[in-house]
Amino acid sequence: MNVHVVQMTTNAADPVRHDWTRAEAQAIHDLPFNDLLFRAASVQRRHFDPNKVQMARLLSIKTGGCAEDCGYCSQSAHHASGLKASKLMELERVLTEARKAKAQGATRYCMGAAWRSPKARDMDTVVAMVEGVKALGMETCMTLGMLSDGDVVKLKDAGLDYYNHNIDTSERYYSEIIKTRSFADRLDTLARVREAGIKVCSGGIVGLGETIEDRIDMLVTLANLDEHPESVPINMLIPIPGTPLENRKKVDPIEFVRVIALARVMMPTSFVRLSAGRTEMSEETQALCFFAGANSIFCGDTLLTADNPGEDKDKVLFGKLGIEPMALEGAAGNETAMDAETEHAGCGCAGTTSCQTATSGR
Ligand code: SAM
Ligand code: DTB
Ligand code: SF4
Repeated sequence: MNVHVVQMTTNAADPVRHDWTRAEAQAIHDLPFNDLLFRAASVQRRHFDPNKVQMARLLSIKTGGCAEDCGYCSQSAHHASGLKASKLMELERVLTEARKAKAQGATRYCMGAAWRSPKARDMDTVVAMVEGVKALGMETCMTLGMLSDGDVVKLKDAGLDYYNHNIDTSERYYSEIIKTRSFADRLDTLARVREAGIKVCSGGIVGLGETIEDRIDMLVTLANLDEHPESVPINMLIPIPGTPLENRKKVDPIEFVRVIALARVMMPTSFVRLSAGRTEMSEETQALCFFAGANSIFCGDTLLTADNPGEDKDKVLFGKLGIEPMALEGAAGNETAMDAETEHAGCGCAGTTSCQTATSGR
């Protein structure tokens, strides 16, 4: 796939707010669907090119045997999912996989470990993974569970760009899904990551059995953090046989799109990632998610342990939709969004391919 670029911009029409109320969020969520889509798509166009989608690739660097009891997860030692646990992967294998991902157009490499928190003895290897993947010219992301003050310093010094730590659902519903840690533990680690100067990736799951209010409260919590997470992954539950949530009711696709749209409106400059669950989504649902403001996906044929659509299917979908992979900010030869914004001051868009005044040929 060809790679094109766009960067996020600020725009006076969408001040970045941290004082959302549930009532305001609910009113947006409940808008007539067409009005909600129009609003979310308008926000997206003021900050991003609507026809570019960021490609992130996941790798499970330590699979299974996790001490936590997250009800949705194949990797918890508390559930009989049949997954074989493995040791921490060797550095060379991680780098080989990262090179392959880069060749397939991924710009961000996300490494996940099935840990409650990393052990001191593992940190040197993890640090070497961050340094090695960064040296390939990719953005790095890690998700390793809860972090101590010492861990965040080591990861920051290694040059880690992003840390993923999802709040998953509302504070009210959290204890129904996870009993081995609390919502407050999650927020503590997020605060430590932010304090250390590492960018935050935090989102959640739709389809755990939560109410619509839980979904809204989850997004209000994320949007009211001192700074918005730079990445907001929205996962659709992948029901894993052997987990307590294996028989959860399927999420209605229109309801799912509403969550994406609300995330876009409340966190206008964040990447909103259409994350787990795409194998079960129709092309039409994914297209609606992109229209509603999703501008990032996981590429490749596996997530951590579960299936993902894979390169061929995504190429077909992107081709039908006229979507292209987004390049890394600041890569040589790329026009910046600020340039585009100046060029398009009259029309108010960020210089999108669909804009009639576009002159830059993107
Ligand atoms: N152990 C780390 C942690 O929990 O932060 C990192 C890995 S964990 C698998 C990362 C995230 O993946 C979870 O927080 C959850 O949001 C998502 N996830 C895990 N299993 C899932 C499933 N079956 N369906 C959808 N999302 C899932
Ligand atoms: C996120 O929000 N979703 C990713 C990533 N962050 C770490 C993980 C999805 C996992 C899906 C289930 C699996 O592969 O086991
Ligand atoms: Fe462990 Fe993360 Fe899975 Fe929870 S979601 S069981 S912490 S790997």
